[in-house]
Amino acid sequence: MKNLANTLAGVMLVVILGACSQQELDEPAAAATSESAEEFVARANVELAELSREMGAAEWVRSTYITQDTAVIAAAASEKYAKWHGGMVQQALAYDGQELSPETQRAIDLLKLGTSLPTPNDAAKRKELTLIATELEGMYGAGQYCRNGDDCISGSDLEGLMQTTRDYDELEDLWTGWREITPPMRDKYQRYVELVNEGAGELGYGDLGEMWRAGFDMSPAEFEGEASRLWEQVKPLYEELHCAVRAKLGDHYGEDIVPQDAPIPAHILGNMWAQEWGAIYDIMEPYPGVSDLDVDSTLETKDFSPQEMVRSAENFYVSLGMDRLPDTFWERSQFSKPQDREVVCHASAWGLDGGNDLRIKMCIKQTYDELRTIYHELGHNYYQAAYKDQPPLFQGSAHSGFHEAIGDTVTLSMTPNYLKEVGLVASAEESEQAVINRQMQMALDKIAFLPFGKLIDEWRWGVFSGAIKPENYNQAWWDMRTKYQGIAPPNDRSEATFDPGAKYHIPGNVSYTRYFLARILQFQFQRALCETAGHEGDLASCSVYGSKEAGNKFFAMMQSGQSEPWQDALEKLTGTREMDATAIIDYFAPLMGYLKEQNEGRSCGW
Ligand code: X8Z
Ligand code: ZN
Repeated sequence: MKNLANTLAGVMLVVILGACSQQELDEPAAAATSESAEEFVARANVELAELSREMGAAEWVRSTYITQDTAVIAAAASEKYAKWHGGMVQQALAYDGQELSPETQRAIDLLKLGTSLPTPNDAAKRKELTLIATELEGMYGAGQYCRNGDDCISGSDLEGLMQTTRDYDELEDLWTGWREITPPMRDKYQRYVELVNEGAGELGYGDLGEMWRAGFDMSPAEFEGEASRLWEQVKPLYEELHCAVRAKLGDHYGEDIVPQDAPIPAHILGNMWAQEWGAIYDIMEPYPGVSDLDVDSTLETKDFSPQEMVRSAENFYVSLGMDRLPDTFWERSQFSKPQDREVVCHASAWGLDGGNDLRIKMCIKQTYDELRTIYHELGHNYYQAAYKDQPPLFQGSAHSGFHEAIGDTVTLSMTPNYLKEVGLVASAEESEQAVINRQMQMALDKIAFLPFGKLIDEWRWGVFSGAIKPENYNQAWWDMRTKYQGIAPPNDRSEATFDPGAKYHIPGNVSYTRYFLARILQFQFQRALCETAGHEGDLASCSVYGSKEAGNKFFAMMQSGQSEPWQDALEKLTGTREMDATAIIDYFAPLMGYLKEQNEGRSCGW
């Protein structure tokens, strides 16, 4: 289901069984002059629902059963959708320049944006592109690193090892080994870029990057400015964190290995992509032993099953007044990694059948990190459930960052007191030192992520626009990783590999700015929800667990789906129409003070 509007996470346009016949779908008719714009939109909604059902089924099977055959099935479904979509956009041209109601106009605008994989109208090229896109994602999903031929480690196991291993050379081996999946992706990616750009051009966009940036109720150029503005707001906090982390890693590995005036080696940050650094909290812990919120060990001691972990997340949403997940969710989701076949382990949430058939697809491990990912994924499912009564073209999030921010907002309520209340930790300390420790733990994930979240699409925007040429894919990638994140690869990289392909969302064709925006929005959302819940005190100590008032406000915003500009949705929830990083900065003010103190006398930067 990734190829529709907002993609992944079932963030897509939906699935309600429609009435139109197969033949009508295969051969989009030229717009009947007698069809009013309203009638056209109504027909689009019906047809979209039917196509989504078919595509959802094909995509689900493909993602949970990677074989040659499911590639054919998924590519065929995606091709069919693409053909329909191209035809409908052509037909919609008939209404250009007509005076339409805002609702009809919005539906037509969203229809035009209704794919993340625009394909050329040429049948052969359309087929070629949908197959390439399916194959690329499959290569990632089935990817593994084989040492000495038969000692093979899957992507999700490698991800786990990167978190716990501390041996420098071993880490480098795992890091480099995973990137061996990428050379065969390079040519395919290059061709994919040519074809998606051709498709985007036919829809009236300069290139796919421009099309992605057009999905934010402002011009692509304005959006680019917004993303930069937000980054500038949070950059000082990132720079202090980077400085403190580099110093501690220097202590741990030696300053000859981690020089204090250079970028940090990318493989020692506890994460395959150096995107979130929470796994090296043991190295960073400001006050050792103070308020050790060891959820990992509770999960292990109590031997939580994947289902029990999902129940824990569901219980949170239910405490806000939302419904329990349907039986079909429990029957149809993939919670664990199957042993007998390849699957895409990267977590996702699906809103099939118009949001009536909710599922998650994960390979759940018994860790706190995974537990938070489950809370994140259920945020998608509850959003999908909330907007399911909207017409299919409005079934989506206010903007893609909203979809990612719902579950993340909920994780902000996983305070020590909450964890204690639900039995995930034995005690919750509230001393100043405990606060700093917890803030460090959170910042290693939430703040460390920001430049990564920003640069992934900046690289792709450059690739799609042609500013980054195929012969420079890797070089440009590492230039941006260094510029934004202050990290460097542990060994020489060349254009023989395709390191961007080692990150799911690149071969998976999922735009990424959504996650950057979500990291900022979630604090704005949380600030508003905490006010509604009547929380007193600082934002970091607030959990809205159990607050029906907060839940109602959240749900009301989610119910609108994408029927109105995101600024309206944001205003409903927060009272403001602008994305703004002051909430995240206020939240981490205590940590910022601590970091500045620690970094005194150090020369920061790279
Ligand atoms: O892809 C995801 C979710 C699925 S929507 C698990 N995330 C990004 C990533 O893993 O790179 C969540 C955080 C960022
Ligand atoms: Zn998500």
